[in-house]
Amino acid sequence: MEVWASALSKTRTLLKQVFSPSVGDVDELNTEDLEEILLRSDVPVRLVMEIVDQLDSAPRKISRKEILRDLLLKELGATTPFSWPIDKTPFVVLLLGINGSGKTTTAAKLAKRAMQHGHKPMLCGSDTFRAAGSSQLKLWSEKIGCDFVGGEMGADAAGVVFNAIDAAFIKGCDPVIVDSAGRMHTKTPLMDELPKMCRSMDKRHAGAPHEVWMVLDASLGQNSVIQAQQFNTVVPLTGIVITKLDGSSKAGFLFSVRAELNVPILFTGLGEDEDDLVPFNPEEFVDALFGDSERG
Ligand SMILES: Nc1nc2c(ncn2[C@@H]2O[C@H](COP(=O)(O)OP(=O)(O)OP(=O)(O)O)[C@@H](O)[C@H]2O)c(=O)[nH]1
Ligand SMILES: [Mg+2]
Repeated sequence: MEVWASALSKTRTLLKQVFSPSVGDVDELNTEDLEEILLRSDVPVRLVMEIVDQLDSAPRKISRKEILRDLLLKELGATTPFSWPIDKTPFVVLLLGINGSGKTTTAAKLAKRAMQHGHKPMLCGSDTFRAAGSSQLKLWSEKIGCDFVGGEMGADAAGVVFNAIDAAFIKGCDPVIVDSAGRMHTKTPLMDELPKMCRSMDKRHAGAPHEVWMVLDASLGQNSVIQAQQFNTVVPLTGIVITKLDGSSKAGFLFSVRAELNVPILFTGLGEDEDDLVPFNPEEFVDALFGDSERG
């Protein structure tokens, strides 16, 4: 897929230093270089060691590239493509993450995708920390043409999400996509607000939020996994969205997400526009890393 190929160009440039076009040829592979490059693109150390071991012990006639591809795919695990359930009316997704990770943009992109699949989404702007927090999402809702409920600066975020679900019931909106304020995983009072928001949603609509997705900035690499672990202890995560994969040379950290969080990667952001969000596809991702995506 073309989008993956260009988005992963930075990480791929690293890998291409190891894999020449005739990659199957064992003599072309320098395991030490590969090890260094995988580590530089933030592939977890444990996995790099496993790869090096397997490559060293594999029969010489087996393509090194295929061994590597299989190991990387195995690490990502099977992914079930996400589709909007229609039996929760409304289905509620809470997006969270640290400052600037891409939550607001992702909320808009998700709403656009939901509309393309025939749904009537509502965007909820619960970022009441900053004056622009909620209005930024309101502008997006006007651009893509969907309903919006937000809160003034300083308003109680738990109250805003309650109101949004309330409005979704009245207007027949489904899903409700809740954008939240950016918060550092180390700031206790702000982190405490998240379970409060969840309780408020559940009060208005038992079972909500149905999904809690952490939005991770790919350019932060391995650090973002540590952040996600912290968020996960405060509100259990059900999915991950990786943003800014288009500008990152650290795409290798995706291999840690599954192993260390055991939460599926559902979508990836490959640009700043509302259409730049694609479902995560492990095969396309791995092939794009090698520059093979043209073939499929
Ligand atoms: N290149 C690229 N830029 C992105 C992507 N997603 C978001 N951005 C940009 O990242 C910046 C921050 O995005 P926001 O959506 O405002 O991030 P946020 O998490 O809501 O930020 P706070 O509310 O301040 O915590 C903006 O300039 C976005 O255009 C992406 O997938 N690719
Ligand atoms: Mg925001």
